[in-house]
Amino acid sequence: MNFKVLTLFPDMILNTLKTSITGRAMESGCLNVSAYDIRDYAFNKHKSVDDYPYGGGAGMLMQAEPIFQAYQDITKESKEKPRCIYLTPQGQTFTQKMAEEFAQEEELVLLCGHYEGIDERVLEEVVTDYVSIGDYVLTGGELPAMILIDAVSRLIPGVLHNDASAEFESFQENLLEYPHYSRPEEWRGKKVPEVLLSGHHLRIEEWRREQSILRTALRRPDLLEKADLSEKEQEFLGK
Ligand code: 6GU
Repeated sequence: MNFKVLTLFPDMILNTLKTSITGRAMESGCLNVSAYDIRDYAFNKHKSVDDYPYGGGAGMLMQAEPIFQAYQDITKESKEKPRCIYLTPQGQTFTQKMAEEFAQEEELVLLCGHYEGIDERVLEEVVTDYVSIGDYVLTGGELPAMILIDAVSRLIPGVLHNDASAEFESFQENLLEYPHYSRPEEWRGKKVPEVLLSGHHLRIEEWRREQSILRTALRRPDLLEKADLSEKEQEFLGK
């Protein structure tokens, strides 16, 4: 998987993703992240990439031409025109389902905006997907781009060493995960639930499923509406 990030802050992307699991995946070769500095494609001698908005208003806009030049340069060797995701609070809210869809692509271009936004004309020309990470406003698209890369990367074969860990987890079935416990068996007077020590795999499975459902009902009732529950489970919830 190949991510190409267009940004004014390439170091922010590379320094962050080089740590931990994404860093290891990059070293092993199953993940590739390149960050390109839009400023390198500025066309004036001051290397400026922003200007005032026509019609007035607060703040500056990123100009069309440097972004277009950068986009053309980084995609000139692409077989097919890759999807180009613009990270913006005006986009579709990012979900696990979208992460799964993006994980099918061989190459993705991510465009990070700054200032008050980007000249609409270059967006029309290069962007295929508008993606937001939630209903709040950030200073730029770099953190959202890294969140998208992280969520997509862990779905790529070889990135997580434990195959099962991407299998059952929150959101897969619109249920939150059950609670986890490790040693010691008792911590500050709190005991690990008896069933987990029983070695009875079927009962453990049942307990975990029940905990997932209860936890989802309590913390994310909106998700539970979309979960696939048996009649018995719906009864158990009093539905
Ligand atoms: Cl993708 N960008 C910015 N600047 N703010 C956001 C966002 C994206 N998603 C939520 N807030």
